[in-house]
Amino acid sequence: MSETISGGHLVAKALKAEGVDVIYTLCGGHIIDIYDGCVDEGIEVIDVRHEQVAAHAADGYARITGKPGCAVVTAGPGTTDAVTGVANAFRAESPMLLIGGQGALSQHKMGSLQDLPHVDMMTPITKFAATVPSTERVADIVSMAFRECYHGAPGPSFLEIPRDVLDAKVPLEKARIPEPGHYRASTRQQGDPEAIERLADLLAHAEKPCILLGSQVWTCRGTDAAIDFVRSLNVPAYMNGSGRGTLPPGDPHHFQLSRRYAFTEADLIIIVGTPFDFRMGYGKRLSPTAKVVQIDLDYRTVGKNRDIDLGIVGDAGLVLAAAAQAASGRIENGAARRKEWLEELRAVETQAYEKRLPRQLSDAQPIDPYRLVHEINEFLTEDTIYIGDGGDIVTFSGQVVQPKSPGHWMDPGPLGTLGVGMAFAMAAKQARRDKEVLCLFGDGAFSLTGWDFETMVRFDLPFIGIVGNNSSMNQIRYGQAAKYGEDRGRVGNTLGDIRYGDFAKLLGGYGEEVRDPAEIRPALERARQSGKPSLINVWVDPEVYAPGTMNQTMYK
Ligand SMILES: Cc1ncc(C[n+]2csc(CCOP(=O)(O)OP(=O)(O)O)c2C)c(N)n1
Ligand SMILES: [Mg+2]
Repeated sequence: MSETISGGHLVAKALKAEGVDVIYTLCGGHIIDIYDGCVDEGIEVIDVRHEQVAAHAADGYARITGKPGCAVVTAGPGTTDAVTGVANAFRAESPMLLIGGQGALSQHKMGSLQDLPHVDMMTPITKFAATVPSTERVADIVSMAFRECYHGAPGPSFLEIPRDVLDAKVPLEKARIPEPGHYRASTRQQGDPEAIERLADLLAHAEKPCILLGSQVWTCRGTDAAIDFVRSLNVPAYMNGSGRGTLPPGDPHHFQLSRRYAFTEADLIIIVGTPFDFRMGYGKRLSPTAKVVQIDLDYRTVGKNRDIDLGIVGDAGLVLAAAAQAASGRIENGAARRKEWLEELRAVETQAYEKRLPRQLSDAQPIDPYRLVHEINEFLTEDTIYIGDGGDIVTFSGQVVQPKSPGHWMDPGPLGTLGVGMAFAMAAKQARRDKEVLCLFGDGAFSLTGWDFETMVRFDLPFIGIVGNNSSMNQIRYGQAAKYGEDRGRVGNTLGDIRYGDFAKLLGGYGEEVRDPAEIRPALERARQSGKPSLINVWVDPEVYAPGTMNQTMYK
């Protein structure tokens, strides 16, 4: 008799081939054969309390490890619960596979338990969405879905596997099982050589260049090339999204607070791996006279929303390395001439920093949010992965918190999804046990997915959680009060005064309440020492708002 294999075991083999060593899941009768396959392949199964968390964790795992993440959820409500996580990965260009259960093919369209048109629902928010039609093809289609994740800029794929397809056993020799390393090619492209030469030329002539290092610098693991580029060509660098931390704070080429000034005054602006979306004012806030260069993994992103002078499609690291190389061949690459420009920007930077410093050191009670994010910034080590999940409080942190190492900053990305924090902390700590993980939550954001604190306890995933608690959805409240007046500004945005430190203790973690700013640092130290998942609930002033919130820049 020939050896047989079931669909769930074929899924596990295909995951193993891709190097995936954990799945995030919430159980259901449609998907249990995948768990059984994972046991055989040595793939860890992390079961969470809400499928949104499973999908966000798969997204987070991809960002941290550079490998695709995988979430497995049951049919119907399991899959719909995961939609937000897939959507977030889609906008954030994060490669992950969501596998959803489905009713048996033999009951197709008969009204089986939890039946929904998952593929139709997932198609607009994935790079690839399909049904697995037969057991023999399970591993084949899983590998196909992974291949599709890396087409252009990365993103999510979705597969639904009907219950009878998953559970059936087929002769092993009839199943196509792609070999690790043999079913997809490298996506690393260096860019059109002519365009690289033109970029070197633009750099040689630029007096006031600047560069924005976006998320794809980290996606492509182009950190070293980016550092070499800015140093050898003496170009001031700004960082956003996962690109934060490419250069360490204090580096002479690390700039943050003078970005708007630089974008207005520069004669050459190089945008790497970030689209002209709302975070970039759709490209409208760049000097109309500057030469604008855009480098991106995705052909469709280059030149979208704004004309550019030069577009290069390719891998951020390879393109920057090639451009630095091409420029170094020239006698005069402009580097020396740019000393004054860097000094000019540094002066703007220092002025902005000093203006804000009294707020960062404020002893006010209730606590000024600037003081909280200042304390967090001081507390971060080179090995702390920082995660922001919230509204106004996270907008404050975006101005002040500077990760000390590349790949140590996580935010939802352009979907702006509240509720990513716990999942990102879970994935980060699970994938990198050697790292410290710190997550700042808004109280509103925390309450969306906070029950998964219990999963952190159950899987012994210590992290430092901080709730910036203003008993409100403050970022939204600001806009309401401004538009409808203070007396109507409190509709639909008020939360209870919840002691989240007690919530942490209830679930088996470490918790504290902080009302005195002088107590923030000692409380953070104790959370660090506890070795447990923790929540430090910091009561912040609900009556102050971040400048970004007050300008409502996200809608402009
Ligand atoms: C899933 C989701 N729902 C709603 C929103 C809209 N939203 C943006 S900021 C915000 C308020 C968040 O409150 P909190 O996390 O407490 O942060 P705060 O602004 O109070 O500092 C809301 C509801 C969103 N971005 N994501
Ligand atoms: Mg709040």
